[in-house]
Amino acid sequence: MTQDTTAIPSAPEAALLTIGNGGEWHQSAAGHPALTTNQGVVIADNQNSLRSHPQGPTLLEDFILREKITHFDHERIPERIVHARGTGAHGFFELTHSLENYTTAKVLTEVGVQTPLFARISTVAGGSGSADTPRDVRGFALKFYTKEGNWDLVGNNIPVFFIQDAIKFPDLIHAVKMEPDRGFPQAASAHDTFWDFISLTPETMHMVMWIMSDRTLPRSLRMIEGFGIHSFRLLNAAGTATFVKFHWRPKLGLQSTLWDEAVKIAGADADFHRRDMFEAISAGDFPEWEFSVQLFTAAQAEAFPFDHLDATKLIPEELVPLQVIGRFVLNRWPDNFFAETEQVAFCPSHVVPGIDFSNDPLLQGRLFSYLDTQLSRLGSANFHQIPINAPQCPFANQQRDGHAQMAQPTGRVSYEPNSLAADSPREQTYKGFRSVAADEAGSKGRIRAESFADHYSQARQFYLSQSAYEQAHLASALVFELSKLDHPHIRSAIVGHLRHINENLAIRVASGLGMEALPNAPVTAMPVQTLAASPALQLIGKMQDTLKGRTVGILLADGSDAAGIKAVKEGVAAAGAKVKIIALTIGAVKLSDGVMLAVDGQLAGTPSVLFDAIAIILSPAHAVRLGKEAAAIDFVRDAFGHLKAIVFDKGGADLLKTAGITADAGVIAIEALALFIAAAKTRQWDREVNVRTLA
Ligand code: HDE
Repeated sequence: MTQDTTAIPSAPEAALLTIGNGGEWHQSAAGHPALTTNQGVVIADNQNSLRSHPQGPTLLEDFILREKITHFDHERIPERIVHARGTGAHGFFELTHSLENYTTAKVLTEVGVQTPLFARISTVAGGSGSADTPRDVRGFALKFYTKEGNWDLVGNNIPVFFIQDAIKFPDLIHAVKMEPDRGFPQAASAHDTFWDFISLTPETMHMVMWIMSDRTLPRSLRMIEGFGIHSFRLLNAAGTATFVKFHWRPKLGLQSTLWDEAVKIAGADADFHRRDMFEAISAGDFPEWEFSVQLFTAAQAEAFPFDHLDATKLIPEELVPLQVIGRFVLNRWPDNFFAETEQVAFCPSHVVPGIDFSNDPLLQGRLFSYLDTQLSRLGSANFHQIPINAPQCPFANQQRDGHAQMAQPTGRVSYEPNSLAADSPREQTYKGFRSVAADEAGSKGRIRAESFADHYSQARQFYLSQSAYEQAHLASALVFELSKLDHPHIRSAIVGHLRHINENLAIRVASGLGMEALPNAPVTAMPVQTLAASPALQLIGKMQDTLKGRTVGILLADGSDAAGIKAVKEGVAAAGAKVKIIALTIGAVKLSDGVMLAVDGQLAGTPSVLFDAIAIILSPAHAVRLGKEAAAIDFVRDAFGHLKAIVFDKGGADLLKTAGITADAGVIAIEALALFIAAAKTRQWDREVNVRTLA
């Protein structure tokens, strides 16, 4: 029997399939639209299949059952070979400074115009169901639906890449993905095949410094930078080309977690980043990035002490400053994850008139790869017709047919030139896409440019630009990763490379790995340079003095001091952060003034890794009670170990004592609440030497 008793859900719960050629909707008595097959036939019973009799077999004739199951069987499409795990959101890009001297692209010349945009942020190595917080690069892909066609800027949160030539990409990815004979590890680089490849590919060394830094452990997707990595070209009306690199920086500043924290978050909330983005956008707290360019001429590039066409190199801001030209905001969560976030297809080859490529051999390979991958992933050359991929400007040509063709062109003409259809699309010589008229000459060959040969100088520059805390984290990350290897010769080879980057780093890692002597460093093609430090490469230096986008967890119980809780809530809210109430059980707690306060999270399921700072407000009796709960002890110990600010009242102090926590500058009595708010805006870096051995 079908049931018709529930109320009609309102959007967004309503799930109407609106494809169809019009006509009258079949309505049920209660006003629901009727459930139909894909052929529009109304279904009378969606609970039972067609059977020959109550104890008999199911009949092959049941076309309703077969259609439903067949469709279900084909619901999954191949996941992306890389960047399978992603979070997407809609928004807009707004230009604040015109680049009309450099480009004809309207998206970069029309100040104040808002261009619709879709962003997808992803991890690289893990499958689509993997956790959000492994140590990994974050992909940061932007699709600008410009008036002149779609422009895809398919970047990462790190400004350099592992390899110099596209031909090495399948090897890199095979090395980092789970090992083929055993099917693990998932979403992790800490295994032999990855480090084996790295040890034999010195061009990866600069990127290795970045991935071992805290950049690969973001606190939130709202707190990461983005980079187009490669040099592109802008082309102006006079035909003059200028090289450009694209950068985008989060308004909330950069922030990362600690490794131990990231590991525990993966267990507490595998969707930590996706949920954070969903909650922020749903609350109208729209993430925003400042959009910048580095512009330089071919003559300037000649003078750089590196080759800008080598994607393992960056152009320090001190050499070519960033010019802020706009901003983008993510302000709308997709209606449907599959239709949008999964089916969105980014291709670096999607550029618009006024933007062109450079000869970076990694970029050149990408220009082929992405279109090719969409054909197997989305199954048809018509993937551009899927709404999330379709340009939001008119598009017309004589391409026809193919799998999943949604368009129904009319008329007898499907070729160009023609004399039969006056209204058919024609090329626009003066308006259309033009390539930079670059002179290309030389000998053909499988060539790695000599100017790509320095693999260590910028790696050294990165390491020396970091604060002491960041250098320690980087060394510890290397120790952790290399400690997971079965093969000692790979460990030795990596430490050998580190000696070219920084001898002290190599010594720290070698001693963390229990090596008795430093291995030899490999021969380098050229002397390693000590370049000037670039503070812009730091992460801690880019944290902002704000609590916006952060969350403070208050651990409390029945009888907790109402005035103290009110003070913390108000102080934290005034600083821009959210508050979550944590107690032993979900429901509500009765505060000291008799008022019931709703609880957001149950202690055992809401560890402190989910917060940026914590408050412990307890009656003395409940401090004793919670002192016997492992989850409460872990709550405060982890917050302390993860260098978070802690504010406490008298009962809170008792719990801290039971947990064995000794006060420091970041453990603050509630009477000094303002100090807590200030401390919560950063991590208590000085505490770290007291809580863990760093390499
Ligand atoms: Fe990708 N990359 N990549 N990549 N990449 C893909 O395309 C590839 C590279 C990046 O959210 C794939 O649609 C090659 C650099 C992002 O949908 C695939 C090479 C950078 C995303 C592919 C690179 C990236 C991808 C898999 C070396 C930073 C996710 C699915 C020549 C600038 C986009 C897909 C999304 C996805 C190939 C190197 C970023 C297989 C061959 C460098 C953000 O086509």
